[in-house]
Amino acid sequence: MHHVPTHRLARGAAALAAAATASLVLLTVAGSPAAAAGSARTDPAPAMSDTDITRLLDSADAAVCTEGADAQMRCYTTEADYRAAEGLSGAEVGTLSMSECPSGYFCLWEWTGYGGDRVQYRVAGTKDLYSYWRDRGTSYYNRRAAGGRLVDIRSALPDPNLYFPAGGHHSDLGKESYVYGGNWNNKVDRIVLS
Ligand SMILES: [Ca+2]
Repeated sequence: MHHVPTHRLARGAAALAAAATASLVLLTVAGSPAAAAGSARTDPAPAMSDTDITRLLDSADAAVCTEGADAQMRCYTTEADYRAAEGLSGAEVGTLSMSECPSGYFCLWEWTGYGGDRVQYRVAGTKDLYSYWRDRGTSYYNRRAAGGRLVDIRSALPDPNLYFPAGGHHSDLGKESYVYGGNWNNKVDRIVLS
């Protein structure tokens, strides 16, 4: 239970400083300050390196990490930054819901009810989650036309799978029973998209 809402409030000042650093990282990586500053962009930001993504995830609680059509990952510190950079219409401020998952994506959230930070994928294949995201997912929405499965990687036992259909969603993996006992909350390490 290392990631609850109060976590962010408790380190507000540090998070602010970290967010400033993270924004700088994004601008540096993008190499295009003018585009990032708000003018319309026709191409998505260049892909971020794993090092940059890890730094952002560890320092500033990146709100959204998203896979582009090029299968590269980009992370943003706020939902607004994400939607602006990807050319999506603005989301209602403060609204946390499954509708923030764009059509064509599989989305995984850290909290119940499609809340908190989100990581999302769109290209079929096997997605091993960043260490930050391992054992963190609590709700999901598969807004894709194909199904897939969630995987909990085990060292000495067969890896359990939780299959989901096209359009499938679950607001609380804590209510999904797990084959070795308990439930699926905070267990997902890998996502396989068909
Ligand atoms: Ca796990």
